[in-house]
Amino acid sequence: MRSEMRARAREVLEGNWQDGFTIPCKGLYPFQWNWDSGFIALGWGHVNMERAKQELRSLLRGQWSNGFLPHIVFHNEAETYFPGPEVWDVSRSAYAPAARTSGITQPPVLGYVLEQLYEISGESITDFVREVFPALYRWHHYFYTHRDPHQEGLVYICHNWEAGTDNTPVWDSIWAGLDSPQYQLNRRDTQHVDASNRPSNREYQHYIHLVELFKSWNYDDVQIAEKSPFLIQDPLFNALLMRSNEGLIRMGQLLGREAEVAQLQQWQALSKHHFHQKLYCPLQKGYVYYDLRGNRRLNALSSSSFVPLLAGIPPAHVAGEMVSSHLDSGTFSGVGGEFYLCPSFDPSSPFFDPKRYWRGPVWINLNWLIYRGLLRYGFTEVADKLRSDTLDLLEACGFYEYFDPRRHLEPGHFRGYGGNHFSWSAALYLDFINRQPI
Ligand code: 2M8
Repeated sequence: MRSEMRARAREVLEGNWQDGFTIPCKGLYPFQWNWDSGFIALGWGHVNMERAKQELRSLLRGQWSNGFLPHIVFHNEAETYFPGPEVWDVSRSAYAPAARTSGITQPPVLGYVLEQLYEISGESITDFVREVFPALYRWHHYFYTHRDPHQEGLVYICHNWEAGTDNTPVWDSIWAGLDSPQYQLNRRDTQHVDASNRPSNREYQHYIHLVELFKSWNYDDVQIAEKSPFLIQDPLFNALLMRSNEGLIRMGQLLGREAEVAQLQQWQALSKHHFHQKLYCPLQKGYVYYDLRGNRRLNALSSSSFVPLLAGIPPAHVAGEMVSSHLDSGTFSGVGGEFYLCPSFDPSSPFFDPKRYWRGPVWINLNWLIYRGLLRYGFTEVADKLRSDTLDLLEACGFYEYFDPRRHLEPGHFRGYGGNHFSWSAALYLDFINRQPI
């Protein structure tokens, strides 16, 4: 079974490979996405390291001159996705590159991925690490110098697509306060996937409204920080930034880049100082979101709430209470184990929806990040459970984009949703089976 699945995972990556980079999914996502490429590169790292290198090099071709790394690079033409490059129109920014890109970013997983590729391959990729380190450093430099208005070491995201968790119920209260125009949108996603598994039309109007605002400000970060109605410090995004700082510090030490290492260590210390204090909610026993525009916490738990484990953020006793309250026969697993780990939104909330995208289904990339976080703290039993739930879902359904977390479904109900032959599901399957628990 495992060896057949391994071969199928490889076929998914091969099938989505486009002469230099890998698309997340045919039709649904036909371009190169930022954090997808990080996970995908790791998967390639297990079967073909040259492809892993090309993947990252291609993504970096989209880097802006101020260090910003966009969430999509439109290397190719495709009519099956909205919004395409003409909607983004990033040539309005003085920093935009020759490549066509979007104008927002995504969770910074690449510094961590680079370190993990080094872990898999060792010294044979030192030259590659040397080649890409400066670009990744410049991306982190961009975050700390452009996205941290209070100098807290906590960077903001200005669009829900930057979170990666597009339509999580966490944003509902932000949308409720927004009077976005009723655009007529030419959505393509609902031509590929059942609309009931995707964000609503009203949500899409908010997403596009934000893009239109950023365009009207020529993607100027100062104006975005001053005026964007969406300005959030997100626990997943910031935890990945910190875990990637660690990766870059390690890689920088290896390369003898002392000045960059010292700067990264300084940012890391600042982030460490504020993260737990500002984003941990002792009542809910998990990390939550801070709305910088509304000056308030958004007190909801999602799978992102547990990713700070990956960056070693919670003190051990806090990590313990978080895991026992939610993952180890708690809210997210269900007290009687009703759910596959890990639902993307709090199943005890009235806004939980087990079928709709980031409002409840299990996602393989979040499972992988939480799994590695649990191992970091030595929660091996829960980590094993998370791993076997993940492998069970993939082996029973195939490499879908997301999965219904309810263990007991009506007979005949299929639990794999969204795109099939989805790249990061296949790539991270390879990592799950190739690297045994540490
Ligand atoms: C989803 O987001 C895109 C926009 O970036 C979309 O819905 O059109 C999210 O799941 C995101 O996390 C992911 O990177 C992207 C491509 O897989 O799809």
